[in-house]
Amino acid sequence: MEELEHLENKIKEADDLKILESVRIEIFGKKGVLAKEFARMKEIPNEEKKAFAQKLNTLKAKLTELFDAKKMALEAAAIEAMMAKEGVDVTMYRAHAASGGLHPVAETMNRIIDYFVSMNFAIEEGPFVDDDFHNFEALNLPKHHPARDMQDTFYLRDGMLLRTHTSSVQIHTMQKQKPPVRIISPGSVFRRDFDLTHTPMFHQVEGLMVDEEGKISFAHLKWILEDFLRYMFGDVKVRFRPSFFPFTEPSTEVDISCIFCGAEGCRVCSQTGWLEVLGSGMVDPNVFKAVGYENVSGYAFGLGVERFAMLIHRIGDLRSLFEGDLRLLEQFQ
Ligand code: 2NL
Repeated sequence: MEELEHLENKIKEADDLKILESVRIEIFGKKGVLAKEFARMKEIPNEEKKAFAQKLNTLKAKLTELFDAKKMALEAAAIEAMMAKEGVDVTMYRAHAASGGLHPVAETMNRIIDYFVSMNFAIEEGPFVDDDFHNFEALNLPKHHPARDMQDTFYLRDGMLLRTHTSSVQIHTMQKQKPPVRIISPGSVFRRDFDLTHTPMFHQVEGLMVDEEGKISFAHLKWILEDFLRYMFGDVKVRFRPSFFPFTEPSTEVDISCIFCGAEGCRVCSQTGWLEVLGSGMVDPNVFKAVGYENVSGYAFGLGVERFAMLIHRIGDLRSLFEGDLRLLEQFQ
């Protein structure tokens, strides 16, 4: 029993959790001081047994209480020390906090979509993998048509291919829906092209408006594309230039006055004062025939989103849009 004081001090003096643990084993362990004392019970004469046991239990309770308190104090101190060392001051002032932002292609795509949605166009999406009919045949591009060489195609098994334009989506839409049709088809397209100005995957938005014969004219096409291009590029001149696409007749390419030099003539516009931004035209009757539409007329157009993004943000190299370089992306927050 004289050991009481001595054991109490041992607990009090333990100044870290490791030492306290060894003290615990020494006092409370299977072969510890208390276990040994309890084992002595059988040597104690019967008349003293009760008093001895009571004393021992009181001692054990007192030591347990001391031990628990000490352990809690040491654990709290350990947490305090860790917090002091590893804690983060969430109120600390930070001059520059980086945040994410949309990729310039996504942002440009959203802006294009916003315009046409505001004009009541519906958004149509379709499969990346499609068949020859939807990507070529129905668009007045029969097999062996020389225009098929205009774009090199990723061919897959069983006559399937990766769509080379989102016109394929518009063919699907016309097959499942009666006129009138007023849609845009945004999405990725794929061509076997990889150089300074081409990537094998890029993004397109095509538009299609179809109604009863005579209702949709070239004037409607001209008006909406002019309005759209001013929405995208600000106060620019818009010019329609005769061209050719197999799926439209007549066909036009659309230019805007050069936004880099104010049409004075510069390197970007090759000294012409004009930038080509769109292809468009009146839908060729053969396209309507292929989807079973009769007595209708309509217009269609197509644009490349990367080209728009590059012009709007004055990005010189197409490939930089696909590299994921933070030095470029951080400029678009
Ligand atoms: C371009 C030219 C164009 C179309 C796409 C189209 C779709 C159907 C019928 C007729 Cl379903 N035409 N699309 C028409 C003219 C031009 O795209 O330069 N795209 C980047």
